[in-house]
Amino acid sequence: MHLTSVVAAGLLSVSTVSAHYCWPAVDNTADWNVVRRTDNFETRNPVKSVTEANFRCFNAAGGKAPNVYTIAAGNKITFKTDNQLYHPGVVNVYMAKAPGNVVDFDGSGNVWFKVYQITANADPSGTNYPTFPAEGLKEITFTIPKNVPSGQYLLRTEHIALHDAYYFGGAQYYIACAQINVTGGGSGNPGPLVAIPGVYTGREPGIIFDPFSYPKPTSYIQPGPAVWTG
Ligand SMILES: *[C@@H]1O[C@H](CO)[C@@H](O)[C@H](O)[C@H]1NC(C)=O
Ligand SMILES: [Cu+2]
Repeated sequence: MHLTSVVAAGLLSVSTVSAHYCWPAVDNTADWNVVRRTDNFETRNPVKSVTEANFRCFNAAGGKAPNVYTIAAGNKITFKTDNQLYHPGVVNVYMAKAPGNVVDFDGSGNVWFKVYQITANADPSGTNYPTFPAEGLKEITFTIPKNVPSGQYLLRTEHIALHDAYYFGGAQYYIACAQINVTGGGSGNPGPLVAIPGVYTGREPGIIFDPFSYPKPTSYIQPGPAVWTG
């Protein structure tokens, strides 16, 4: 009986979460080896509030990852989902330098700078609906800025799903943080620096946004600071 109910519960969870996604790995690492295991690793449900503690790394219960991934500045890194970015939305990736070992770093304070984004493209004439280049991606690939100082960082990815974002609190956030060790870096001064949570109020025009409105949206403003390119 016990075994049967476990199996049934497993089947149920698989069928109800198939559309959603976590970000468990970078490059060829094993799942949750260098990425802090997110609290939604079983449900794959999103964070819905930009002010809750889980908006930072979505791992209030999950804690630290066992390992740190070493990568050279100027190299490309791939952050992988376990499914695909199923919903229409946009991506932001932030980094924060740990004062010591990243495993012990909680990412608090004005320490985060943006290193990558995938925005939405609205048609200024209002003829066509916006397009979402991130939609359907299984992974994202971007460059660790060449001039970022060497050292240990949290690398935080965020997919903002906008399919139900026409009201305050409607956007969904799919978040994870990897522990990385940047080598061969430079003497850049990354910024602007923001706190997470704190970077968004949830009332930004790129967060309360209706992709399916009529008249159609004619612009899209990416939330958060400008990308620091080094
Ligand atoms: C970071 O990389 C340097 C250079 O390879 C290495 O000496 C150091 O042990 C690495 N640190 C971690 C935490 O992986
Ligand atoms: Cu959904």
